[in-house]
This record gives sequence, C-alpha cells and structure tokens, in this order.
Amino acid sequence: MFEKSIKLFQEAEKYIPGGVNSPVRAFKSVGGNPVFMVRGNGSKMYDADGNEYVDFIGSWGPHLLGHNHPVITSAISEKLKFATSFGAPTEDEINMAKLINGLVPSVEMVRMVNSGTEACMAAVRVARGFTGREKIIKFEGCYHGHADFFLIKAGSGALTLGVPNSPGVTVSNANDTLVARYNDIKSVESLVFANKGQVAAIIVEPVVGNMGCVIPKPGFLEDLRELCTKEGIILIFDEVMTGFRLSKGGAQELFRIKPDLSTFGKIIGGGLPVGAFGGRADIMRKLAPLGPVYQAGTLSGNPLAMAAGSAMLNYIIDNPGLYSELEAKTKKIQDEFEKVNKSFGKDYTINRIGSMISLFFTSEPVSDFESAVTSDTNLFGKYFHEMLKRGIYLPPAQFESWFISTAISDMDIEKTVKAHEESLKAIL
Ligand code: KE4
Repeated sequence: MFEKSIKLFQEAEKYIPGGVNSPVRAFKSVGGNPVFMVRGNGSKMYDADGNEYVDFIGSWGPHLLGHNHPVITSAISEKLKFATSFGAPTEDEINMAKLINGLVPSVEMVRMVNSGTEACMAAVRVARGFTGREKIIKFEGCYHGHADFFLIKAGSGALTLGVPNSPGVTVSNANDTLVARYNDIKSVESLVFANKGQVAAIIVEPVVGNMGCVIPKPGFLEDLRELCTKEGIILIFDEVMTGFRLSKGGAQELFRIKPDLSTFGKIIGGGLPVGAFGGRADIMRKLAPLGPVYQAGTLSGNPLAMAAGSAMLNYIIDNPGLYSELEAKTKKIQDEFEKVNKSFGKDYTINRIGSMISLFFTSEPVSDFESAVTSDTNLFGKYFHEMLKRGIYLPPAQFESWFISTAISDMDIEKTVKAHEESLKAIL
C-alpha cells in the first residue's frame, strides 16, 4: 500500500532533515511513514503508490476550493505567459491590496510577504516600532510561525513534537514574550498590569487552529480589544488560518472585532507562497521606505502569486454563498461523527466553527492549551492510520484543525463517516 512512499522517505532522509521541509508532515506524532503525494484534484489527493485520499488538510488551509481549482490554475497559467517575478512594482500588487482592503476593511494598508511566519514577525516588529515598547503577549498553544520570539509555548508542530520552547531561541528573546492563557482575560490582564507600559502588542489566533480548533468564549475577544485600546497595546489578529476561511472578512468579520493589525497567509496565496500583514494606516506608515521600521522580501508580491491569490479572492467575492455551503458540510460531518461516537458510548469533544473542525480524544470541553492536552494522542495516532488506510487524509497530529473545502462532496462525507465508524471499531 505504501511501498513507494517508504522508499521515497528513505531517500528524502538522506538529504532533508527528517525527510521533510516542514516538521508536521513527518508523521512524528502519529508514527509510521509519511505518504508522498503526487497529484491533487478537487477534494482528492493521490500518493506515489496510487492510493486516493479525501483531503482534510488542504495544504494546511490554502485549498478553500480544493486542489487544482480551474479558476486558480488558469489564472496562474495565464500570468505565466508574461512573468514569474520582476522584483519591481506591478499593478497586480495594487489589485491584491485593494481586494484585501475591500474584504477586510480594518486593513487600511497592507504589505505582501511570502509566508504567515513573515507576516506575523513583521506585524510584531512594526507594532514595536510604532509603540516604542518591547514586550509582546501571545497565548499558550497558539502558533504564529517559527520566528524566534513566537516559539515560546507554541502550538502546531512545536506542541506536537514537544518543542514548544525551541532550542536556539535566546533568553532575551524569550524574556520579551509573555504567555497568557487562551480564553482567560484575567491571565492577560495580570501580565499587562505587571508590565505596565511595556507591552507593544498582543497577538492572538482569533479562532485557534494550532491546538486543534479552539473557539473563543463569548466576550474574550471583546475583552482583549477593550484592554488593548485602554492600554495603548496593538491588537494583532493572526488570521493566517481564519482569514477568508471563516467568512469573506475572516474571524474579525464573524466576531465583529476590529484589530489594529491582521496577518494573513494560506488562502490568499491560492496554494502559492503568499503572506500579508496590514491594518491601521498610521501604524503601517512606519514601514520602510516611508518610515524607519525595516521589512523586505525578494519575491514579495510577485505577479504569479498575486495572480493565484487575486483569483482566489475574486472567487470569494463572486461566490459569498460558499461559506454557508462549507458550514453545512462541516456541520454534517460533526453531527454524523457525534452519532457514531455515541454508538460507541464515547463523548469525544468535537470543536467546530465554519469549515474548521477538530476531533479531540478527550471528553473534556477543549477551550485552551490545558484542556487540549488532556487528549489521548496515542489513540489519535492509531485513529489517524486507520482513517489513512481507508482513504481519508487527516492532519497527522492531534493539535491541528481539519479544513473542509468546497470540493468535499456528499459522497466524500459518507465515505468519511463510514471510515470513522470502522476506525473507532478497530481502535477501541
Ligand atoms: P507559515 O509560515 O507556515 O506560512 O505560517 C505560519 C502560521 C502563522 N499563523 C498561524 C495561525 C498558522 O496556522 C501558521 C502555520 N500553520 C501551520 C499548521 N498549523 C502550517 C503547517 C506547517 O507548519 O507545515
């Protein structure tokens, strides 16, 4: 079933650390050999051994419309006739900036980069430059990319692989990163008041994907907004995952909160490497070449990536109904899974919002890092492989959100629910 992937992984490990270019892909937390993909189409991915999978990762979020959507691929191939990258300004970048501003009104000005990490790193830098303050507050279990000052009690692969505080991050970096508890405004207030006038920014995943899907409790985001306004702290919504996924205006539209800065990635690249950060013009004007805060990137805003990203955003504008379609599909999965779980006498926690969903192997409500880690990760590992054998490709880690694309069909859902039942039977 996986002979070719096993061979490829052995080859990969000779030249690439851990055989992968991003740790979460290595199946470390679920065990076994990662599967090497060769083709994607719609809701499916196909591996080197010819196995077909219903894809619930969507490249960790970008594929809102599924793989190889013709709107995206035709935009890329059209642009390819003229350009890949100039390293000079293009009209494509103006169009992309206007699209983002039109969909997310809090983003008065925006700068394109090449990854979510860059976007989050730069947003923190410009917040520090604007306020003249040095400390930041993040939340335990949240992940904002691999910039040094974020790898403090980080989520996603850092949490999965047990390195939430990575070696190589200096003490001074770590000292400027304060860590609060998600959904606990008191934990934030105590840090703010203990560091009065020193906190430049609070960065938060408005809906967390990197502990698995964790939803803000009513009032939490509002309290964060109020605290930041009162204390002159920049509120950064890390919408790399939630942006254009939870609604056409992201989580900030859904929860009606106006952050000072927002970061984006994944969906805005339509599968190509794109990140972006933006927000209040008075803050963004601090950026070089206008202001003193330096940030740069060779391939930032390159025409090919802009073509893919703007095709995606234009599709979202032309098809606003896709969000209720995604909501219905994902709710159906949740409802069917819960029925199956019940038939096994299990009340596993399933968190869902829009097309983000996570099945936690714990019966505790999961609302923060502490409750997320009560999940039985060994059981998740066994479950993952049972689902994989049945042609369902989940994120290979308990602490990741699953992503539903518009390409997921009723038949895919039926197949997934059946596989879920058979997998539970096999592991329980
Ligand atoms: P990238 O640098 O990986 O493009 O984005 C970093 C990032 C920032 N903020 C949030 C909320 C994110 O989820 C991410 C990246 N997400 C992970 C998946 N949990 C990417 C997958 C990977 O690391 O390979």
